[in-house]
Formats: sequence, structure tokens, C-alpha cells
Amino acid sequence: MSKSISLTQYLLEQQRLHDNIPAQLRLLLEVVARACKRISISVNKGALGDVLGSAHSENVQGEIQKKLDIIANEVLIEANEWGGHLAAMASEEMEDIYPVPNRFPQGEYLLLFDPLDGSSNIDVNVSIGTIFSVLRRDESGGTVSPAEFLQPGRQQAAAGYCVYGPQTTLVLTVGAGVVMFTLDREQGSFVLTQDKVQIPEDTQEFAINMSNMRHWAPPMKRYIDECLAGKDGVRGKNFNMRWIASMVADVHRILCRGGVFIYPWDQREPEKAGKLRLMYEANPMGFIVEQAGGVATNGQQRILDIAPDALHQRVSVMLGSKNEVERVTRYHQEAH
Ligand code: AHM
Ligand code: MG
Repeated sequence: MSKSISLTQYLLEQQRLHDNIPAQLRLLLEVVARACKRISISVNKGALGDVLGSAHSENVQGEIQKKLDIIANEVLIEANEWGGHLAAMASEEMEDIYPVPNRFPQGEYLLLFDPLDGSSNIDVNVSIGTIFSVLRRDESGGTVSPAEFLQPGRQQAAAGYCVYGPQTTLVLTVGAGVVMFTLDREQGSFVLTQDKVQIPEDTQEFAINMSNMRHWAPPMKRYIDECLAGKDGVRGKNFNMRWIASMVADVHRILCRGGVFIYPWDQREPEKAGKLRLMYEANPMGFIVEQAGGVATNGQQRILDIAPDALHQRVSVMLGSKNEVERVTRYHQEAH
């Protein structure tokens, strides 16, 4: 029987080998993984656990919250507030940051998350997930200010996501490659199932919400038109399309077999840079994709180099296989 490596063992061994996962960060990652296990249990119960449907409330971006959005948010906060590894948290589902209460020790990290990504898929039994990003606090100490969260994505200490699909899979980077763990429900632990994840440089598969095509900017239309023309067009090869409408599941597919994921700007709300959120979605996914050899841009620059100016800032996202993301980015840059 081959020996299985648990998340705990993996993190400890990485620390011994590379000295890149200090004790507080290790605790943080284990606590997030534990919270994801709890969320996974709720997701699996579905209608039996009374977790489906709307919560009849709105989040800061005016989106209707689902019951599971709120449950997942609470699970992550409760799990993370008392361990001494964090100074504060920020969530797509909360307007303001959540400083660790005074009764608990303060740690040196900041945690950001989209507690339940793919909300529109919750009630229809399609893969959804949790996305998280970890930043280091600056040196100042004392009360955490929202401004401390506004660091470019390249400063992330770690990032990951957990996808709740046919399997529950936790994907992680601490800046030394990407690893995947699968939840072993009998043992109750995450087991290492893939190391050194690499996204192929070329692909013939794109993920984009095609129903918005008439609202896109010309470079975006050009790229997709060329893909659709297939073998007969300038690309000289056929493309396939996939769109799950859960970023976490679309990105997971790209990590498994390549592809490009795009959520572009569109002219219906021209003042919004895009739909997805920089701090909770684009930055952590951008870090993971780059660590797996892929590329992540907003059409003009590397996602991880964007200097954030607001916690809930939105951004255009193009990520995945290197050669396709570079091409669609070049089309945007040329038109600028
Ligand atoms: P959410 O965080 O509220 O679930 O919204 C983000 C999701 C992404 O997971 C997904 O890529 C996108 O919204 C789907 O958008 P659309 O419904 O336009 O296809
Ligand atoms: Mg989301």
C-alpha cells in the first residue's frame, strides 16, 4: 500500500525542507482547511440540512445572499478568530473588515475570502467552492486598518481554494508551486493527491460567458471570434468551450488540463472594471495560476501587480494557459 501524506505532514515537511511555512502560517492553513471540511459537510447535506435557497439579504455589492454564502462566511470566521494566527479578516460577504476580537491573541496575518464562490450553482448541485488569500500585516501593530489589506497580489503569503464537487479538493500555494489534496471522508483528513501542478502552455479550450458577447470590447470579440472560426480561421485549429459559472470549478479544470478563463469588462456597466473581485477572487487565483506556470492579467497588466484602491474592487480577469492569455492580453493592449 502506498503511504498517504496528510496536509499536516506536508506542511511540516515543507517547513523543514524550505523554511517557507512559519508556525502561524501553518496553523492558519490547517484552520482554513478544517473550516472547508465543515463547509463541505453542509454543501453535501443540501436540502436535508436546510442550507439551500436564498437568505433574503443583500451583500455590499447588492447581490442577493444565499443561505450557504452566510453559513460559509460564519464557519470561516468562527474557525479563524481564536487561534492567534490572524489580526483581521475580510470577506466578499461583509462590507467592513473583521478585526480579531480583543479577547483573543493577535497574529501577524490577514485572511481574505470568498466563502462560497459560484453562488448561482448552489441550488442546482453543481460544483462550488471557497477561495482564500493570505497577506502579512505591515509592521505597525495595534488596531488593523482596512488600508493594510490593500496590498498588491504579488505580496500574498499563501492562497488557495477548496472545490466542493464530486470530490472535495483543496488546492494550495505558498509561493513554491501548487499542490492538491483530496478530502478522505473516512479519515476526515486532506490527503496529498497531486504535487507540482503545471498548466500546459497551449490549449484549445476557453471558458467565458458567451451570452454577454454583444456587450464586450472589440479586442475581446476579436479573440473569441477567432477561436470560433476554428480550423478555417486565422488560428487554424478548433476550440472547445466550457463554462461552469463557478470560477473555482472553471479554474480547477484549467489546473487539471489547461484552458483559458475570461471574465471581461462589458459596456452595460462601463464604470465597473469587471464582475469578479480583485482581493477575493482574482488575486488568489492569479497567484495559484502563476505558480502552476500559467498567466493572469486584466487585459493590460499582470493581476498580481495591480495596486488595489478598495477592498471590494472589481477587475477584468484573463487567466490560464500562457500562450492564450498572452494573446488575448496583446489584443487588448494593442487596442488601448
Ligand atoms: P459569486 O462569488 O457571487 O458566486 O460570483 C462569482 C461567480 C464566479 O464564480 C463565476 O465565474 C461568475 O460569477 C459567473 O458569472 P455569470 O453568472 O455571469 O456566468
Ligand atoms: Mg465568487
